Amino acid sequence: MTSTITAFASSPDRGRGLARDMPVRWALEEVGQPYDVRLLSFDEMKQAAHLSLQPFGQIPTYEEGDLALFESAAIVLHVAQHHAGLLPDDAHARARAICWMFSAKGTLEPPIVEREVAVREERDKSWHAERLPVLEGRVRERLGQLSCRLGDADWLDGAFSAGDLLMVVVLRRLSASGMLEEYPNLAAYVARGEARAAYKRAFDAQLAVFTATQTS
Ligand code: GTB
Repeated sequence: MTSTITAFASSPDRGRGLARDMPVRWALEEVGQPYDVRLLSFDEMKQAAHLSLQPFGQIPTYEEGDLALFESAAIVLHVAQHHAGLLPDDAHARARAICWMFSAKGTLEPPIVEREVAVREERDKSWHAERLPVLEGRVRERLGQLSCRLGDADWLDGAFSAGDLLMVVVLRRLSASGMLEEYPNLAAYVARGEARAAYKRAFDAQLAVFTATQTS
């Protein structure tokens, strides 16, 4: 059954794959499932029809028959649990891959997003110059730990999994910061993720939405 996801009609990232429909698109591409996309304006995201699917008025959502889901990581997990290709068959390896999904969203993403918000929205504050190094220190602490664990492996725990998918998506948020390049194995890890055919199809699909707004 073809699922339907929601995405920004006009993404503030100008189609750079940073909005959270990207991991959902990427997961669906990895497992070879077709999907439709319903594009929403900011206004539409706050209206009752969408709030009944996503209580916080955000994208992405996922509809498949009478199932409606929100939260990008939960959607990726659902896709991974129902189609081969994103979680190992072995029960322990599967549980470990899910650990990495939680780690990406719960341990890496919060300091990365906190720094991003400070850069984007707090530049004019008197305390910005003092606060930014603190936030960057927190990011570097997690990057250093992740870099040690990854070592010279291609992926975090054996074959590419939904854990790697979410981790790459989260680390990409640092692209403009230059911080990733301080950890060459993490920069190479992100590049490996971006080089996957499924990633490229997902990226191109979300970029096409932005490109269409520029030509219409
Ligand atoms: N926890 C939810 C999930 O993972 O699904 C969070 C979803 C979320 O943050 N959605 C954002 C949203 O709908 C879009 S992705 N925001 C609108 C609102 O809250 O009103 C976040 C995002 C937005 C823009 C960029 N960017 O421009 O680079 C990157 C990421």
